[in-house]
Amino acid sequence: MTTISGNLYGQEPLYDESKVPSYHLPALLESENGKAVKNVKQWENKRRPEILALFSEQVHGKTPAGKIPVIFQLQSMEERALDGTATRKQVRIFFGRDSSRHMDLLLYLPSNAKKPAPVFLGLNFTGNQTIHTDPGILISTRQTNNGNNPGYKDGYATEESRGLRVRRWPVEEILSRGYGVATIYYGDIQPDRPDSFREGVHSLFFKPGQEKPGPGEWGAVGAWAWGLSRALDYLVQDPGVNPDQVAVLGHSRLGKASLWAGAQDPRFAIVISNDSGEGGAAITRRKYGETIKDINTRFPHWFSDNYKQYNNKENELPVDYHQLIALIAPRPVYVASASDDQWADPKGEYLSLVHAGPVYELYGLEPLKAPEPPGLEKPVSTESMGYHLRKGKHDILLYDWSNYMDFADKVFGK
Ligand code: GTR
Repeated sequence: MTTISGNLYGQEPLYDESKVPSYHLPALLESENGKAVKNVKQWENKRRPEILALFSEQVHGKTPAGKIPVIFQLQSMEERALDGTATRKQVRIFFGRDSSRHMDLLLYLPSNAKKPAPVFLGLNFTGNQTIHTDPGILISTRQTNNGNNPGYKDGYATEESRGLRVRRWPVEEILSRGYGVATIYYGDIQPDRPDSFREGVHSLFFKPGQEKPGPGEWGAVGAWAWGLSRALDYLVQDPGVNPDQVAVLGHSRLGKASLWAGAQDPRFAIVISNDSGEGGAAITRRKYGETIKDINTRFPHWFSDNYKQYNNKENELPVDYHQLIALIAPRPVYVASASDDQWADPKGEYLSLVHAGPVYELYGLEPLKAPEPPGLEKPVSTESMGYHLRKGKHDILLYDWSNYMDFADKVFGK
């Protein structure tokens, strides 16, 4: 997946910190009726639902309230995978009874676990077989955006795609630290194309004759987040998984999805954003790097159509992304950035944590408070928040994972 950035409509992205405009963030602890929010009860009963509704209506679109029965079918199980270090399960998760609508979950659990394992769950961009060279992983039969890139033919994966993304999924390291890892190809849930709404899960919720989401209805990021919750429906009932210790993570657009999944679904025990940038962790009012207009222009299908009214009008958006982080409280949250990924606005990603802090404090938790982000590869964390700035490009690498595992060790008391 290439990341395109910069120079849209003859306009250079803002990369000069001294030119970041001054801005006022929408209030976190003041209700729409003007009353101050002073305790957890007022936050949970009043302010949190207001903010969640605004993100639903104005940013991601509403996740349909209707429930679709989810059916699990074990497709393969190997108790001695990866030289006996892991149990590998592959589960097809059907959405309703139409057999064409499903996603395939790949799960590795550490073999030597004495109790149900904590698990990291994240979507992948290129097919489950790309996360490891393990010949037992079923090759995805979905069409991808990969054209005839190595390992793909007309967008369909071939045997050569096995292990193409091993750098992003350090499976052995994860298992050796006692964690399981679960993943799904994101296109199984909703293909990443503006013209795909009749193919993915969106159409399961359409009214008769409907062909695309209406203005306040969900976009593709919302669908990917929904898929993460359906994967969690499976994980919480797998006896090898600790249902109270599932961390959701995602890189880039899939980091936007993991934050939105974590904000909506309180069963996720830790929420991790890797380089999620605009529409993810970054404060949009900074206008640094990617802007709302950039994202809505390139990816008109990612967010609700309502979000387009904020193109070049960041200050009119009734929310900003510190509030998305606050929706996750009191559960622990980790945000990571990369130094060469200015398009995602590393400082803006960090500041969302800091500005979400007052909600964590309502719960008596210690947030990150320093007004400036830490230096390169100097991770900072409390028991409720973590952040690091990795050296290098827009990517998710072992360095990132190691810090997520250190944080999870701290949170889960390992
Ligand atoms: C970029 C997009 C980013 C990020 C990235 C990705 O082109 O501008 O917001 O989502 O794609 O998902 O790789």
